[in-house]
Amino acid sequence: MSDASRERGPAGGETTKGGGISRVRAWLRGDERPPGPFRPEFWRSPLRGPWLTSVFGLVLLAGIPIVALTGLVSYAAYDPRLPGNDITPEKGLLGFYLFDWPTDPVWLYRLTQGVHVILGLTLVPVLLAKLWSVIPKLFAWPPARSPAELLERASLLLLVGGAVFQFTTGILNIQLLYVFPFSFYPAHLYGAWLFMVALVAHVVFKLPRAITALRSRDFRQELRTGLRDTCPEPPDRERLVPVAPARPTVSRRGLLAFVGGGSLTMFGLSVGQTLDGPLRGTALLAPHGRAYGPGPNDFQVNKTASSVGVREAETGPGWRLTLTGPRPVRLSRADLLALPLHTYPLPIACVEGWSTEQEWTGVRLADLAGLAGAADGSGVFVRSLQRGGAFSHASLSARQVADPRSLLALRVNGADLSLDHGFPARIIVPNAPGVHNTKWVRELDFRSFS
Ligand SMILES: Nc1nc2c(c(=O)[nH]1)N[C@H]1C(S)=C(S)[C@@H](COP(=O)(O)O)O[C@H]1N2
Ligand SMILES: [Mo]
Repeated sequence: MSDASRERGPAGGETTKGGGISRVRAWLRGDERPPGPFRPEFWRSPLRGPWLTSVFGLVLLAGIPIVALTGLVSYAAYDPRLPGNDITPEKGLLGFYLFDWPTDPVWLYRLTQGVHVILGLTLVPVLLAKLWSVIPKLFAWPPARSPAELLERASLLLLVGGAVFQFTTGILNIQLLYVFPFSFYPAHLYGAWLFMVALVAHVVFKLPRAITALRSRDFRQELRTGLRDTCPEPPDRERLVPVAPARPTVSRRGLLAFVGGGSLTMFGLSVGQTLDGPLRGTALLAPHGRAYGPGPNDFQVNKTASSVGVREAETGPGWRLTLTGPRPVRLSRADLLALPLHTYPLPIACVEGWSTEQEWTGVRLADLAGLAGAADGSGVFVRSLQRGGAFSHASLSARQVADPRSLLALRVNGADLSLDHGFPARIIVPNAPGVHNTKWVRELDFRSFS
């Protein structure tokens, strides 16, 4: 190789004479770039550049922290410190911030989890656009010129890998596609922390450059610029701007509208799952967005009785509720209906993002605790007729048991519970995540958790 070509090697992508091994050696030495995407001329979109990347980055920087925070809130809402609730037993220090989840305001979990899921979905087109805008960097050659650069690229791998992993597992889970070979909850939780660390590092490194890039063009001016006047951004150190740009086929404004339109579509087709009324029918992206037949029990069902093996025979006249405590009691449904009944409008808010408010009637958990002779300050371990599965049991805190609106519900909207909504009796607790509203209850085991 001549000195001239050695000097020009990586930048110019000049080729070495001779083939096979010696060429691969030249690639590995960094004297020459491998062909295809490793050559700067390969990337030709005239829209790529630090300004565009920073615009997408800014939107993500506004949105992702909200998704992350509401996600951590959701973890606290599970109250994994109570027996049987812990979906992440190896959490270690990650549970440092857990607190006693409140029962007020009753709509809080409905709001935070709705925001978590719907904002996450809305950000998907922006995330994809951001990844598209920086894809040439994935093929930078040589991979690293210094240990510092190697570290930076490794952190980017964690950042991009983390983002893709979090969004993918989240979306698969809300679509009820449990295809991963691991449990969703720990993976999504540990993934979140790794991703957040990488994100903070990324923001610290890149914020000054992003601010400079954002100032380099006027956003409103960009929205007034059509295809004819669209030209590449000036060459940048990071090499996002192509060295050999193609002619633009879309303006920046067109691209931003395309991505924004994608986000709006995601939002519009999923937000309905958190609304009661006819707009629920617009939640075409939500598997629980549809109707469940006419009548008072017509609202989303998470798992049907038949899907979890709860048979009608077990829920018939022979069903008894066991209260376990200092004074064990067995009650039939008729016994329960003869106790003081209370009616409250309360939401069911699922971790998957859908939610709905219904009017529940039943016996106060606090009254049942009293019947069983449980001491003040008792929590309860709830067991379902359902055998096995993470949702066949749940612990409710002392605060949840004590709230007068916490019910063992027998009726909904004036009618008996349907089998799929938990007949003969189910838990309804204000502001609890849906998963703790155990259906087909067979035993309430009052205990002190402190
Ligand atoms: N026994 C049992 N209870 C359960 C479940 C379950 O699968 N089994 N799903 C829970 C979840 S995740 C939610 S969101 C609510 C949904 O209640 P619904 O199906 O009546 O709407 O029930 C909860 N109670
Ligand atoms: Mo749920």
